[in-house]
Formats: sequence, structure tokens, C-alpha cells
Amino acid sequence: MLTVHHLEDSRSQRVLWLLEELGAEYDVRRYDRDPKTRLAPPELYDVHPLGKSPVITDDTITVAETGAIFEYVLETRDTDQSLGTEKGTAHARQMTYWLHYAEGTAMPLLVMKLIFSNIPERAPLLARRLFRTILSPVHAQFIDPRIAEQVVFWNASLAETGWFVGEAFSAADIMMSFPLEAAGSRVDLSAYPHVRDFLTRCHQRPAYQAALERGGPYAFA
Ligand SMILES: N[C@@H](CCC(=O)N[C@@H](CS)C(=O)NCC(=O)O)C(=O)O
Repeated sequence: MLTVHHLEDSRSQRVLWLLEELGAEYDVRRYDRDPKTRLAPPELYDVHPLGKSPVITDDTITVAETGAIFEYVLETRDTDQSLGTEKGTAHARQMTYWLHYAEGTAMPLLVMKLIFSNIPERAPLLARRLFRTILSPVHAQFIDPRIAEQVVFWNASLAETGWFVGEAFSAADIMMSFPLEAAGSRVDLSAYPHVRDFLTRCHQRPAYQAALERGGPYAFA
């Protein structure tokens, strides 16, 4: 049986959603974040040496990294390619691109934004203003323009069909949902109608809702 080691309120929500879309059988083992640090609990180190989520176990096989988990699940649970694509096609190449891009390019910028925003908030009261002043140019000159570039790119990529690959909903959309959700909590998306419409359509899907029930708290829905 495939088990998803799922950290509350995290990007591993996508793995549950993928499995729900496929109608696959799976178990969920839920892990709570440390209420103060928001880090994962040490038990996740028993599953994988980096102690992060998502990670899945399937009998004797352990797979970490969301993109690698998606590839494994598509290979083993999507035999009729309802969410994947035929290998060697233009759509397959686009699918590979988005599966890598989501965690390779988009998420590092969004995590950077979160960390640099949290530094002043978590600093002692008297030091907060100083930290904000020091970090303000980092946001303005480095992080914000790079995130804005990504959001423009997503909006343009969705403009034609409303989905990231071809005419139909696919695993690429599930993978990309998290960067878009995370961006929505950090930047104003009101000028990007295709991004907002994409998220609304994702959130309305019955499988997305079913995954929320299995996964527990998720601040980005
Ligand atoms: N690129 C990795 C990122 C894994 C990751 O950082 N997961 C976060 C969840 S959003 C985590 O486990 N955070 C808790 C921690 O760092 O202690 C993936 O996509 O699997």
C-alpha cells in the first residue's frame, strides 16, 4: 500500500490531490508542524534522511521530492495516462518542464520571500525596524522583481487554454498549484486573471476537496 507521509499545511497536499484525481488507494500518515518554528517533527527523519515532506513509501520503495513522487505515481498509478502524457511528445516535454520548474525555480523564490519577511517579524521588538530597513532593498531589488516575472509567465502560460499543458487538466496543473497558491499568500494577484481563475477551478475540483479532507489543515485552499 502506498503511504503519503504528509506534513500539515504543506506542499505535500499536492500528492494527496494527485492520488485522489487518479482514484488510487493510499494511506495518509499525518505529521504536525512544531507550533513555534513551523518545522517538521523529527519522526520524518525515520522515513527519509532529510526529514522533509512529501515523502511516500510503497512497500519497500521510498520516494522523496514532489516532482520525483509525481513521476513515480504517474508511472505506477496512471497507466491509461489520464493525467500524464504519452512519452516523447511535445506535451510530455512540457509536463517534464513544469514538474521540474515548480520546485526548481518558482518555490525557491517564494520560500526566500517568506524567510526574509519573517526575519523582522521574529526579531526582538527593538530590532524589528532595523531588520526591515536592512532587508527592504533585498525585497525591492532582488526578490520582488523575480517573483513578478514568474507571475507574468504563469499568467501568459495559462492564457490560451487555462491549463499548463495542452487543452486539458493534467498532473502539471496539480504540481503548479502550490507555487501559485503560495504566491497568492505573498503577492497581490489581482492583475493576473488567468492565475486567479486557474486557482478557482483547481479548488472547485471534487478531488481537491477530497484531498483536503484526507490532509487536514491547509492554509492555501
Ligand atoms: N523540494 C522539496 C521541498 C520539501 C520541503 O521543503 N518540504 C517542506 C514542506 S512545505 C518541509 O518539509 N518543511 C519542514 C521543515 O523544513 O522542517 C519537495 O518538493 O519535496
